[in-house]
Amino acid sequence: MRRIFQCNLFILLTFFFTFTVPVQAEDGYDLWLRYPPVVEPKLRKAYQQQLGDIVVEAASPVLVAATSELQRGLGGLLTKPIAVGKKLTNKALVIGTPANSPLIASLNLSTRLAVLGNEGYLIEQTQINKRDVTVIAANSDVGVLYGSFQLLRLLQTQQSIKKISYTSVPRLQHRVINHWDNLNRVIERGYAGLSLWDWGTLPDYKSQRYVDYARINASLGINGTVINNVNADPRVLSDQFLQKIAALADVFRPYGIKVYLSINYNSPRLFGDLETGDPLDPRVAKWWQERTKKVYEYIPDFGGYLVKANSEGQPGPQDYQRDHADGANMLAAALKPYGGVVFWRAFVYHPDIGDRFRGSYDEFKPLDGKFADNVILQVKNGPIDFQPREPYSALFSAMEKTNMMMEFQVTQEYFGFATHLAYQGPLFEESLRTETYAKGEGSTIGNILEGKVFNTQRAGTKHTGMAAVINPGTDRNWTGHPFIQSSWYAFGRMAWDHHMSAEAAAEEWLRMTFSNDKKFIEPVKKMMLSSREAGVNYRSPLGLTHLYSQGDHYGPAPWTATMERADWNATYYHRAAKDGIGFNRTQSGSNAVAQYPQILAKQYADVKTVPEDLLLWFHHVSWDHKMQSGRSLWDELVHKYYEGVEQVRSMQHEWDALESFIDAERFAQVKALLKVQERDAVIWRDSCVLYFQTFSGKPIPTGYEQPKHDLEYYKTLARTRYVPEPWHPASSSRVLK
Ligand code: BDP
Repeated sequence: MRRIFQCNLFILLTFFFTFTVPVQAEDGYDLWLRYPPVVEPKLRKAYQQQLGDIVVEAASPVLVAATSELQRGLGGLLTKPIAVGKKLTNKALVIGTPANSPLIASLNLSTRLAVLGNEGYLIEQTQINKRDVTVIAANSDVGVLYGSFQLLRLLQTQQSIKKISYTSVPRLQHRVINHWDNLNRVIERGYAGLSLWDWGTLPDYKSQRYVDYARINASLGINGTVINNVNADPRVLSDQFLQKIAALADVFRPYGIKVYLSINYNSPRLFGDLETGDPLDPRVAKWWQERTKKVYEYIPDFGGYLVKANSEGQPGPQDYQRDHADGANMLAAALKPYGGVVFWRAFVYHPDIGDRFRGSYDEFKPLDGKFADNVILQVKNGPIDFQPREPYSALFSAMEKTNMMMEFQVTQEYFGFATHLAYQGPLFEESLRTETYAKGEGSTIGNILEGKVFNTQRAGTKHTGMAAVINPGTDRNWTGHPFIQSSWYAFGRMAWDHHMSAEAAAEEWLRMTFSNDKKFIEPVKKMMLSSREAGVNYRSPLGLTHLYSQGDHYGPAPWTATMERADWNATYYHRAAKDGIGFNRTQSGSNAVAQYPQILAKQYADVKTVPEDLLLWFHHVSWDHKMQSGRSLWDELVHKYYEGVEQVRSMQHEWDALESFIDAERFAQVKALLKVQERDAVIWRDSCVLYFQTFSGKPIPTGYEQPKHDLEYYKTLARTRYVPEPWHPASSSRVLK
């Protein structure tokens, strides 16, 4: 009996594991670098036949990194061991530059490589000495590394590489991620655990996580990382920390990633060396020269400084009656001998400005042309602050003689933290493709960033770039919500090529992160592409903005009205009253529209031509205002809030149907988080609709589910709500001061 039972149990278990557990357990750690076997048998065979051993004739650290990634990736994808050697073999994958590979040099690629610059690459199937080979060639080792990741990506996404002839060049120079990590390892607006940088064990212990972090970024072509918070702790420039940071830089270097540091403008004072930080005081300039020299002694290829000055309480040149250009240029001079740059942030809004929207433009526009050529102005995509939808920051179309770079946010500070699904690709795409008309048609933000629109930038010194604030931490899957990985991915790919669509980035990410099965990809891609708009709809549709509880940026509190600074109040932004809602930024209001090029200024200023999704950014309109749908503004607003909730519910339904396609762990996590998101979306909707109703005096149209609670309930909830944010503002710099 027992034997029969055991036998049956065995059959049962075999059946169970073969048929009901189709995919391995996954924890998200490998992100899009998982390299599982290519499932499609024909394709796998074709790849196996085309790609043999790796031939690499030099051994620089970057080439070693490229080779080991190829070995790991091809080994996994093709399920065969991949040998590495120097001698040409049949079907070899030959990698290198003409300078370090005689085999590549023999192909006479110089004309074709000439246009690829320092970081571009070429992947080609060809012949060397009558042998069939595939080559990854570039002008530099880092180009070869990027080409290696691209070849792997083609295989991971199941593209044909037969007769491949593929080249790629990044459109932007500085492709940088910004960490908001404090030295106490708490990450400002982080939501995915503690900072990755374990200062206690550095420089002696270099965790494998640092290497994997570098691999992840290099796979996207990211070439710089600012490792600490813009609200910077001055100790980051101390010898103690520089030693530790140098160890990180050593790990990142083979992956083409430079380290940058956020600095505190008052460092000379906070170090106790001087009693001033005045940029025009020669002692201050000397202090920075000497500190910068020290930095380069530790990190010879150091990238430069990121500076948040005279913004939200941070010190800056204005404390000494100097302007931003004086402040930035002094640092730029200290970095210049080493080829370093200053990323100077434009995120400023003085308390005395009438309209916060205008703040940054009004301060920086008069300084156009005054910045040193190694200063790059880093501007958030919108004029306020990473809101779910903003019009573009008018600085992009106004600063003709200044190097400019974009600052996006992958961290979901205003999108439900690491709890909500909110793929940021559509926001990046919308922003990069915005037509500004600065120099006629084609003056998109992407083209401006690429340096194609203003040719007044001084020749030969043009810097271009894109940055994103990013939240990876010690959470096993790096980002908290698994789908925040997709925004990291999209950012990197779009920083390389701003023409890439959000859809294409989503598809690549899904294929590499989950599955190549169309039946999985199509519905999830749809979810992802609608998720940002859902977030706009249930929080702040039609151009509303900043309705959050002050400080937490998570839940709604549109009634906030008693904060000491006007622009800390939600009422400042929405201006709801009996007569209507919205902020008048036309000539009869703050006239912020005038900051845009004429065509747009006109379009935005006219209530009939302003895009409806920006309406309340620019106009105060009556509750009865007729919308394109034929509904009144009030009805449309209600409609949008309800639509947002329904969009989350459809994401839930879509996801529930996909259980069989992926591993149980990631499936269950996303399912649970979508449930929380639905709960939060309802709270957002009901809080806002009930509150705005106190002004409109109109009913929620029939057919919509009625809020389960009254407004008082939601107000109490906002006061007592648990906010899933480990961040608190006690950065050490504040303690030091
Ligand atoms: C805001 C954040 C704040 C940052 C600031 C910035 O709430 O924590 O310090 O931006 O970008 O969005 O400097």
